[in-house]
Amino acid sequence: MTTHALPEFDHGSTSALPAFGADFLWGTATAAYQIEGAAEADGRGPSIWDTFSHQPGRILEGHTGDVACDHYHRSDEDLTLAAGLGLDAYRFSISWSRVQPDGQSAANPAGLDFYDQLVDRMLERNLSPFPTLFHWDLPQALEDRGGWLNRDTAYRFADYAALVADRLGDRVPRWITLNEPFIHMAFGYALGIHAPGHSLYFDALPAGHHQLLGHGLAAAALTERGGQVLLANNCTPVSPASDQPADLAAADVYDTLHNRFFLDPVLTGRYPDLLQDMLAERGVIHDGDLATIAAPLAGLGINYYTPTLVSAPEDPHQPLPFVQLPIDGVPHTGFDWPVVPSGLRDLLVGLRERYGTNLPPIYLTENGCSYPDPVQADGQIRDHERITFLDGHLRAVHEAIAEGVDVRGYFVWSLLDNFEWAHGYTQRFGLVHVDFDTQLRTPKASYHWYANQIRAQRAGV
Ligand code: IFM
Repeated sequence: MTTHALPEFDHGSTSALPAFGADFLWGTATAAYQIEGAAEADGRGPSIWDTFSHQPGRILEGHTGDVACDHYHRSDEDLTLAAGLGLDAYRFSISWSRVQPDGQSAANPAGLDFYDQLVDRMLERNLSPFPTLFHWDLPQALEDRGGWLNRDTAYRFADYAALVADRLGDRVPRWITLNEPFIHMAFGYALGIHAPGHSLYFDALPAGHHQLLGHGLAAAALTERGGQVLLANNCTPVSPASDQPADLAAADVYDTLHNRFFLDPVLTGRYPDLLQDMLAERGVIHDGDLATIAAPLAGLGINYYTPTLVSAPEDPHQPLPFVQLPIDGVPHTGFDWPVVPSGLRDLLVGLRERYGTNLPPIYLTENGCSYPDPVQADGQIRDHERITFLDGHLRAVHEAIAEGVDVRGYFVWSLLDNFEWAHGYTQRFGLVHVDFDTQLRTPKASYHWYANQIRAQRAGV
């Protein structure tokens, strides 16, 4: 096994963070298809990402998640790296088709055993397991029956949630049902950028409603089994490009789709009017659905990366009624995403203003950035831009807390460099560098910075 010495690093110009308090959870996050590999091991069935990534032209450089970080065979080393950060919690996801190869029949015992042992390995290292049940890797067999466009998938998801909770629930306190249902609907069903690769534009909306229904049904199954339930949404503060009515309207539509679609029904039991009308037109809302979706949450997961600037389209005939504009005058990540830590403060304070007492405690379930992160001649990776990014965003979280928002935890995306969906292995988000030829793990400077910050927080409380 590789050992990881902790050399002295220049951590850039950041100073100690303000105190977040003894109960604040420090974590990192990963997802099954992005790290596990072992795509055909021990009875795992294919997921939509196995199918999609093998279709020519879908993924940059033809990459697939067949091997990824080979975490399936290296989980001991990876969890030791997580523990070396001094984390309280480790967010990971469960591959549905490893547990139920066809998404609906009896469990695959080897699949459940893997996660059972993974949870034990976390507990041995004092890491609280924070699983996500669905991080976009739908069993292909369910996609063959319509995927999330088919209402039945919501019921299959609740059965799968119950099955996993029956096995792991004695050791898992909190469950995240879905990861970023907006991104899954928009990229997977509306725009064809992600699996399953449909380009349905507004006809993708049922995939949003059915995911929410699956969340609500799974929440009931998990609660019955004594679990606490969260949902992890990708959220962005949205600004109009000008005060012109057309830009204001475009920004409002974008905010409704990206943020309110997956928050309003969960927190208030109602869809925004625009969505209620579009979903009703498509006949997808059944009696009782909204009550199921509005099941009480123990916490809301927020994944934040960047704000969004929106204008009305110049061509009114284009399929989408908004255009996303570049944000200039700020640094950009390797993905060319604008780095705007104050957007996180604005988002959190804005959520509290919008949802008031309906807003449950918030966990930042993802925040992070990709950079090229070259390995230098001395073998080290001095990712000072990532340190600056994390430092700035943690200070923004602290500002929001000081303004009264109840934020209970922060998870860096990601522990490891991994398979970044349509961009394959070209975007590195990890605190730990992965050489995808040799599988060598090397902690970056940001890993040591994060470990030091967590240590300092503990020493100060
Ligand atoms: O890698 C993804 C993750 O799977 C979901 N949230 C955004 C990350 C970076 O794109």
